[in-house]
Amino acid sequence: MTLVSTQPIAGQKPGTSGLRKKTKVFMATHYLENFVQATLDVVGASGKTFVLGGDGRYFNDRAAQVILRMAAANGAARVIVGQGAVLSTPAASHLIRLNKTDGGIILSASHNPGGPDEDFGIKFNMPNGGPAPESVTEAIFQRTTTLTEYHMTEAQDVDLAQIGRHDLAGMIVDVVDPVADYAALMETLFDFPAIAAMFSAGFTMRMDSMCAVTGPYAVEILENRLGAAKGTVVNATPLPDFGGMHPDPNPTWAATLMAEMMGPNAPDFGAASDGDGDRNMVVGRGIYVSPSDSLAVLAANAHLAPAYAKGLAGIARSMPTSAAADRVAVALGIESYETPTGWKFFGNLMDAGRATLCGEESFGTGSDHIREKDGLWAVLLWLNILAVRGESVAAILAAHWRRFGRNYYSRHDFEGIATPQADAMMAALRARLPDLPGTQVHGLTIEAADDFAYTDPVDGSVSTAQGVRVFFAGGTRSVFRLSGTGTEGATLRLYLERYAPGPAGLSEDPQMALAPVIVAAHEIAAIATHTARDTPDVVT
Ligand code: VG1
Ligand code: CO
Repeated sequence: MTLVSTQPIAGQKPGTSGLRKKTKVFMATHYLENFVQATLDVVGASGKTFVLGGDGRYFNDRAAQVILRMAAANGAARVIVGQGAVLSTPAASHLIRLNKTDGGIILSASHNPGGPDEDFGIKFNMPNGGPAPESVTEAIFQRTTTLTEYHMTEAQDVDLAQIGRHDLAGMIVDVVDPVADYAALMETLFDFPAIAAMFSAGFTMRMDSMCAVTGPYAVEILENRLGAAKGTVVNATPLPDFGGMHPDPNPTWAATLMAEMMGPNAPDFGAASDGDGDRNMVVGRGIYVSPSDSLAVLAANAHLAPAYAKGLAGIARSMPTSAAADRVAVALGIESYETPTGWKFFGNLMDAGRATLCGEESFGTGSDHIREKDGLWAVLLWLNILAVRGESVAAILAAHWRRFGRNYYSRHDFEGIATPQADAMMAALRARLPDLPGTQVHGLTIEAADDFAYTDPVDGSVSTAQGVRVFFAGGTRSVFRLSGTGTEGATLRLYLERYAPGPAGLSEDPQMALAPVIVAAHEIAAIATHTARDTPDVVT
């Protein structure tokens, strides 16, 4: 074992979901090593067992070998690694829990593109399987600012291609099948025979794995175990650069899937997942399901799946996610929770048994079966509901809106803004907050405005400055926040919502339905003045 001298490297501050930087930054001398040592210093490594895996993007394999050598040098007892150093984020979360380990290290920049000129990322998950809370990520960041050395074992690479047990300088390395335990878990949650019967009766599906990590999982579960036609899963081979695609399952980046689902020969059901497999997009024949609606529909119908037959303890959603799920919670007579953006805020609620289903507007849905959002889980819950109800996605959505009303919803992203300009815009907006209530903007009356702060109901921790909310009369809302996952400049996320109680006006185009609040939001934040931008790069 050697002790390597290093110096603190500025900017190793985890964002919404771990540390994400350009791959070349991670590949620079000491960069990865410093962050891993800071993490191991904070969580402690001696005698511990960790899970390790990533989404298979460029540098995943080499980073995994470095982390194994460092874990051994820091005295870890055992590391469970996915074969080829690959694990989807949900599968990693499950392995952490299943094996009662001391946590895990996940290598991913999730929905960000991969490759030598794109993005890489790393995060630590706790023994509950969930992303480290802010108290831990902040401690890791503080440690990176004082670090002067790290521990490294001198050894050859471990053969991660072979399933089985290896020894690395006294540390056990267990290379496991990345799919098997996850697929087994899914079988315990859902009515596989009912879904298989639906497929054998002619139900058709397209699953776009976007050349990212879910390919092998989706082929095994959908095609091999549930009997979906061979070829149901496309872009099923994970590639280090995701085939040049942007593995972000939304209508913009999964355009091929969208075109097929809106076309004349559309299958009954379509879905896509992201780089690390925790996100999902769901599409019916001829109809897109917004993630906020998806959460609400899943919550209203979850009892149709075996795992949730006894009902839900509560529903949690991130603040920018639409209030559609809240209406379901009221109808079910259960609690609903509104948390800051990022899955780490759901962990305490699930651990405490207060929330069963959680969701984010950013194509993330999940439940307390693990402590990450779970793309294939959401797809399987939809399939289970479709199999039991025997109706189309469009019919299920229409019935949902008739019962609960419709929360028209959209997110507009403005990418690559110079950070000082984005910061100035948010500062100016925050300064206006006290004056906004009572004012009229383009015919809309502002009822309230604030900067979202959250007090965790379980441990009392407080998170402030989580995004500006502007509430208009009648359930209309706009939210402004800056992304915490990007690696270049700033991304402004503008979230827009309008409630239509029905029965009239439930089938408008969302952008049309939201047009007044879009105009008002641009004016309130003076987006064009600060950023010289008036049209978004991505609309979801
Ligand atoms: C985005 C999403 C957020 C999500 C996060 C991680 O964060 O908005 O809802 O939890 O990505 O998702 P931000 O800070 O860029 O808005 V994943 O699938 O990239 O781990
Ligand atoms: Co992801």
